[in-house]
Amino acid sequence: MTIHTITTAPFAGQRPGTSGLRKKVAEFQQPGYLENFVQAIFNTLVDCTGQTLVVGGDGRYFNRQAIQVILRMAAAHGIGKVLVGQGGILSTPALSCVVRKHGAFGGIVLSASHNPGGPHGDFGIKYNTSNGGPAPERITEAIYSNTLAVEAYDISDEGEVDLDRPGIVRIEQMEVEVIDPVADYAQLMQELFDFDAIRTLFASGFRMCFDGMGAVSGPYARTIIEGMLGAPAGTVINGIPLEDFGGHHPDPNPVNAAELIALMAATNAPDFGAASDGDADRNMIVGRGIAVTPSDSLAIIAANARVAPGYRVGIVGIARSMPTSTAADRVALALGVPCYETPTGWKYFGNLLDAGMVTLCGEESYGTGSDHIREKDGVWAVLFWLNLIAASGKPVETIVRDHWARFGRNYYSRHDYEAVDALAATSMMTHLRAKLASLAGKPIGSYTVDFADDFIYADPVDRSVASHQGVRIVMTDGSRIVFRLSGTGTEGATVRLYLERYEVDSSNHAIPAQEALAELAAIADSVAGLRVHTGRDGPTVIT
Ligand code: G16
Repeated sequence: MTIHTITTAPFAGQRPGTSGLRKKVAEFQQPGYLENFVQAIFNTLVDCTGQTLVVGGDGRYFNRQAIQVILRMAAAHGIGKVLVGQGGILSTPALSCVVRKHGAFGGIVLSASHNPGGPHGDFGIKYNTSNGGPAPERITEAIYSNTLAVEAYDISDEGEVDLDRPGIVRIEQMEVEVIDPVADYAQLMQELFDFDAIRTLFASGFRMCFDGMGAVSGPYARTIIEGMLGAPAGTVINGIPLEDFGGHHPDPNPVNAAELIALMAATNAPDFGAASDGDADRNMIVGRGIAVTPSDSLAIIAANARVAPGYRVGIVGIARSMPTSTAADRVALALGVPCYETPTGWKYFGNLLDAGMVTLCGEESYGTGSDHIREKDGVWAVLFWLNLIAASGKPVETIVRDHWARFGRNYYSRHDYEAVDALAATSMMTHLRAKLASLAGKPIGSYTVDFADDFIYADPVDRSVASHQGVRIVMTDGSRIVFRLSGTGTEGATVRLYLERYEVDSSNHAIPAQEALAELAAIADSVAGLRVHTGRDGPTVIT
């Protein structure tokens, strides 16, 4: 029962990326690696003595060990109380919900999200502030600076907390409460959506398949969808969180959730399909024979927000990340509300949400959410779609086609070039940036470039500026080519190419997306020298 100060030395490369520090498990297992980063968090937080923190993760390999270290370090730093999810489990949206509901000082999320888990997979850690959202860049940068200067960390030598037993125990003076990871979140969902209407839908024989991908959404989906909403047992598949996600790559897109896509294309397909990722903040919506793009999902939710009790009064604004398609902008225009364009990373939505300037946010990377919490929320999006289906009496396919008929279709696709040599990727971006000024006004194939730039975001709330947030080549008809490097990968660099083409004529709405975008993809390759720089014949993953 002593607090020890352990001498340490900085590790290189502990700069948080798009969403926290993500590295291979083996890197985190090095003595002092996790401790250094946690010490850097505590060194950054001013005046956290006596405060409440929330801690939990997606249950991946190393989750439990990391929580024990964090608890003993929190006690050594004078934290008053820690709320920790039973079994070490808290989905990222549930952690955000718990931080807000209990007025906590902040939270520590243990997840590498959609990255694979297991001893050879990835692990991650990020700090969330008292609004329940990811720490903004000025805090993540301060944490990073502290990792470079750390010389010692403080830790209690008390024994392990039994994470499986609900209730309150103490480490030193600090209270640790092991809480039900689902209860607060489920209650919030009940306030936002018309559970009676969804219950009636399931009672009428409506069939759904929710793929938890062996990750953390399982307990939430089972409690809410099978339990509270009465969907038949077995509606949730891969619903038990496993340390290696059962070998799944828990990234809900048509490639990784191929089993669900095949099921939804079969003759006896359920009415509705959905999947969520490692930490349950992402979602994929699938109808019979159609996977809804995340960009379309955001636009459709925005256009129909009023069907859900939590959004009956309408929305005040929408925010989308820059690479996300402009489908939501068209809805915002029709509703007479603003649509903000932010850099990639949910943290950039925080100020807009806190200031009450937007109600809905979304990203092309399968993230959708609202002002109910400060993280994107996979199960929330699925419940919104269930509410919409129940209220409209229409299947997903019809909802999507009706939306395109009204607003036009934004054909959209992302091409990922994964694990590319980091220097080659950076050099490609440098060459591309150098060319941008010469592109405006230039005809290329059947397009003409309107403007080309490197996206800069000036936050309208705190005036902070984020530059180098991705290269945009925007055509005169609104079609777009966007390039950026991923900030979440752990191997080399991942080049992301985003393609978008707008088609207003509904007789042209049934073209396969890759076909509709083929010319833009070819232009992207020729302008950026993608294949030459990456040495690849084509993308690793197309979504
Ligand atoms: C994180 C961020 C998202 C971002 C995504 C992809 O998601 O929270 O805002 O869109 O990464 O980022 P990148 O393109 O840099 O890889 P998650 O679900 O991994 O936490």
